[in-house]
Amino acid sequence: MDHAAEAHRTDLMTLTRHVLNEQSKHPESKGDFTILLSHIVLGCKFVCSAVNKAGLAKLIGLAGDTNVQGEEQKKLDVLSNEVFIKALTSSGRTCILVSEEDEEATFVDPALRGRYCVVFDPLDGSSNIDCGVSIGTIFGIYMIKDKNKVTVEDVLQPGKKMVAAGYCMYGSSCMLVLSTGRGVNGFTLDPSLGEFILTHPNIKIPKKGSIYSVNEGNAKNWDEPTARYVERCKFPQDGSSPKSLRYVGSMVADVHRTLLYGGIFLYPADKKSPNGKLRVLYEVFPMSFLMEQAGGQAFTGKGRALELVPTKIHERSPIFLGSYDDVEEIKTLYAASVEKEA
Ligand code: FDP
Repeated sequence: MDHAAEAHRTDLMTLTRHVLNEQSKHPESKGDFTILLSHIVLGCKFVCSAVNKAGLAKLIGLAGDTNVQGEEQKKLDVLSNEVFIKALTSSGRTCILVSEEDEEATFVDPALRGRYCVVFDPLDGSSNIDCGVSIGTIFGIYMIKDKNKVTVEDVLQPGKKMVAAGYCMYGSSCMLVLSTGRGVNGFTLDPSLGEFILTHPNIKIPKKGSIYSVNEGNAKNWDEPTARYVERCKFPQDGSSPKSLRYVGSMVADVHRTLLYGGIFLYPADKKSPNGKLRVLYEVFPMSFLMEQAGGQAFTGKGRALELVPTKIHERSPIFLGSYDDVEEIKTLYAASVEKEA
């Protein structure tokens, strides 16, 4: 064994080391955020291990219940939700939790309360579970003012008020992508160490991309700006090459690719779903936060996604996010259609 090379492997920027470094820049910090994050990381590692073993452990399949969206819950969804609820409450740093799987928000026992609210989708992309395609956990974190007066209004805040957001993708490798409002960093789980290692520092999305990502099966119900935009992706008017289409159908995987390669991810409104499909608090906001922090944009068809003020915890919104120039183009098309209607 090459001991020198092995010893070198201990000088790694782990996620914990990275967050502690950040914390040391704020002498007033009491380390609460670092503790909260370590509990989120534990939840991600636990779910990653369950996803990897799913076929063997017979976790694939239905748990025999339906969730608040009327979808059948899968065993892995149920397990992941329990894992994150337990990990977050036991951190002693949270006061309200909003999960995609639970109809109502969870108010943490006052004895265990801290200053943070966490909104999350414990296992996003559930239709991909049974075939082993990438799925993920998405989370956003808010801070409350007064932990003795906690109400659901504390989480019904615009996405720009989030203090951090991220996702963990359970794919060919397990990657955690995080922003605390100062750029975006990507960490890959080294299974031999059980540690997330900084592998993608300071991620910046290309200003323009060559990929569009949308469920084209919904095309017959799209509004005019979306239909025109997708037409332009295929038949560009400026002499440039057509864009390629990539669509996994797991938001985490589609957004992750968009972040690294550039391009645009769309889940628009359509005649059947006038508010789109994706949920504001734990899908649209965290991904929009990451996109903006990486230099891209996120737009709802009406305005900046992070300005939206949700009125209920499971609210949905159309979303267009990705490279700055690509999102700018769809914004122009929506602006033109508003002018035409006026
Ligand atoms: P899923 O229904 O498989 O859980 O909101 C959930 C989500 O997946 C996203 O992860 C994904 O981007 C989207 O829905 C896929 O929706 P379509 O199947 O309608 O394309």
